[in-house]
Amino acid sequence: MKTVTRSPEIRIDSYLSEGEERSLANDVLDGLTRPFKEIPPKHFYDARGSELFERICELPEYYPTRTERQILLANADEIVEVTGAGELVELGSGSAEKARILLAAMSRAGTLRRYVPLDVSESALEAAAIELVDEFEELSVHGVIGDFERHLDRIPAAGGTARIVALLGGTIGNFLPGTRRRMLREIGALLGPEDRLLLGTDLVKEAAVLEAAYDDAQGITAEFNRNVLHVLNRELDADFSPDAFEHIAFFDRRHEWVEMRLRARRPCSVLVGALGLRVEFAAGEELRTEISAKFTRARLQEDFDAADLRLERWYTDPDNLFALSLACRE
Ligand code: SAH
Ligand code: AVI
Repeated sequence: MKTVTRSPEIRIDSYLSEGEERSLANDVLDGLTRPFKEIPPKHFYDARGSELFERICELPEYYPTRTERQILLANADEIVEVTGAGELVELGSGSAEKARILLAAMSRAGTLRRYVPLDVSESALEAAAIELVDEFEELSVHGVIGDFERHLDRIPAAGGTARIVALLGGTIGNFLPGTRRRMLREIGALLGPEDRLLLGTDLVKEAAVLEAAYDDAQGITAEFNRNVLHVLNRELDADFSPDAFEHIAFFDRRHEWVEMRLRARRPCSVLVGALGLRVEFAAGEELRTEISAKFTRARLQEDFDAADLRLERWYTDPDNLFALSLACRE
């Protein structure tokens, strides 16, 4: 672990070093040698991937970000009042745009103490920490650069106040169902009796709306999708030609998730130098890069039951596009 203290108010612990390169190597070795090729979505988010994601959030077709922001703006004061929280732990914090809304509500309520963001993206986390301590003078930030699938136990103990553990943006939907329930259970284990989980989930809706959100007219999502190939080229000395892969996004109604894939436009033979691995793609062969599950309240309730979490409050927008759940440990 490496600790970087930038100012008296900011401490950042990093758990990603050589271990992270190994994790990418393992995921690639595992994912590219399967009969149906797959790479986990966490590898999108180098500095360029995080920037592309920020641009996705501003796209007219990508409704989840602005909708969740509206739900938060409308309900943050109530959420802080019912939880009495003074600390926000955010998993996959990104630019912390939504955290800012909750922190502002804590500041208005006079409870604000600490923000604990956890993200694999060092650039996004550091920038957010610096901006936030500038904005809220009573705030300290204890950031964790890490992987929420491996480093939840590195989150600092609660600082003597109730806390909200937030997983926003629909990120829970990026896990396959079994892993999703395991993650919810592990997050539940972080909660003390006074603490609450705040979970953002995108909701099931017409396929056309969902597919447009993941295949925008400007092609930013396509670039985000192909960014994983740039990451592999740089980090693992691979020789993918990203333009040889077409961006695919479709709603799988049976599984109720959007899938993003990269489809080889022609036969491709790729060398992943760092692994000494040659990977063949037939023309039209696809590599799955992300699933993004869409929820109904009933299905989310089942996931909460399986993870021993109790849904206390459900907040949504007038068009039922997106939902925020407040839950506690059973
Ligand atoms: N919460 C923000 C960002 C969502 S994007 C929002 O709602 O807009 C998903 C974020 O999770 C990115 O910042 C990405 O870097 C981070 N992330 C993805 N996989 C991760 C993992 N395994 N561990 C930690 N952070 C991860
Ligand atoms: C971070 N996550 C919730 C986004 C999503 O919608 O599943 C990632 C994303 N992929 C394409 N566009 C946005």
